[in-house]
Amino acid sequence: MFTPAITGTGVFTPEHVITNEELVEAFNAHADLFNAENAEAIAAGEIEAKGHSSTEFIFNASGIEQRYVYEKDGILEPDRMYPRLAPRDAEAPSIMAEIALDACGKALAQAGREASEVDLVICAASNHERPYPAIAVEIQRHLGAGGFAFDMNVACSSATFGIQAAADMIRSGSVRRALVVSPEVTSGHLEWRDRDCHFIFGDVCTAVLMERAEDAKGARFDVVSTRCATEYSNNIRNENGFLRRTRDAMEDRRDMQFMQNGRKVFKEVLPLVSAHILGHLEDAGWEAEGLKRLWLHQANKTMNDFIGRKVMGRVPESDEQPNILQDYANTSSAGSIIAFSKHSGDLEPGDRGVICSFGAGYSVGSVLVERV
Ligand code: CO8
Repeated sequence: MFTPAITGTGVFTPEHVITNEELVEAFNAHADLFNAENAEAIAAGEIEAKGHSSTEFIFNASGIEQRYVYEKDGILEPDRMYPRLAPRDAEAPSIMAEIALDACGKALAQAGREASEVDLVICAASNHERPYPAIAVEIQRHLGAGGFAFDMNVACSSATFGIQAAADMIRSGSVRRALVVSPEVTSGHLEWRDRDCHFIFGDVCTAVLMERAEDAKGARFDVVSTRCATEYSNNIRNENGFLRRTRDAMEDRRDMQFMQNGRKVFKEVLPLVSAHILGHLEDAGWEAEGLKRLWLHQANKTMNDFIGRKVMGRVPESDEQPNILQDYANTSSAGSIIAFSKHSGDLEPGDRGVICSFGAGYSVGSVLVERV
């Protein structure tokens, strides 16, 4: 048995930013347009008028101030409100592979490794640009990695579930070095025309390089323990599956995009996640007061404050539970990895922390790490 360790991380951040102000201005113009176009149906009570969004609501409800996106103009056009992405030649890298290569390159550089030394690539994300061939196999080819590659999807928990899969394979010896990469082009499946959720997501890609601890060339975080859990819920859902064209009523697009009952998610996921982390710590024989850092899923600041308080038994200092959601918004599976990548360099040997993600499924994944 080998000890798996994280030896490198990388974050690709898109060049375009949408501030809350820009987002709300575009949404409100869209709502006015919609209400004018549907004035008769609204007056007859057949459809509901769209209310305006507000920057105050967004910040107070979520803590989000801006988000990065792969393409901005299409999202902000009031009569469109989704990205405009040109089709690509079959031989050109997919968008997910393109941004994955950037993040993987950074993770490899941090670990002092070449792509040819990698023998597993997991593309762990909440949507995949095509069902097959796997995006992970495409990334493997463009990187020049060996071994094998596969895609997996557990929505917001994809990265931590991917880390568990890679850690188990490294531990058993079937794999020596793995990249767990999470290209999240959330702008493609967010309903930007729905004020209840239009502010929630942003685009990004993260990569985590994992190898045998004994192979590490520099600083490393040993993966001491991983734990994944799922519990079925319909409260976060996207119906855009491959049987979609076999159904009637294709004109209704709403259920092809991200949908959620945010209030229920908020209430139900909080106790689930807090109990999950506390149970994992207890079974590993770790004391919460011994934790130096919590790198939580980045969906909502109030949620993270609550989980931090429950786990630590007190209000955590801001550097103990860093948030990045004010800048990146919710980037689905990548959020806790961005927090880890940007806020772990100062930890000293012996310092311990927990990476934890949670979301649709419901799903929760936690990774106990120790800086060596
Ligand atoms: N501006 C102004 N008013 C608004 C707006 C807005 N933008 N949005 C809603 N309102 C109104 C509502 O209509 C409502 O009005 P009323 O009381 O008259 O009905 C009122 O404000 C309150 O609305 P909510 O109850 O919805 O507000 P909340 O306080 O609950 O906040 C949140 C909404 C922020 C969404 C909150 O519920 C939350 O964060 N919930 C948890 C969400 C979460 O963590 N979800 C995880 C999803 S991520 C995941 O699993 C990955 C999925 C795959 C990725 C998909 C990528 C696209």
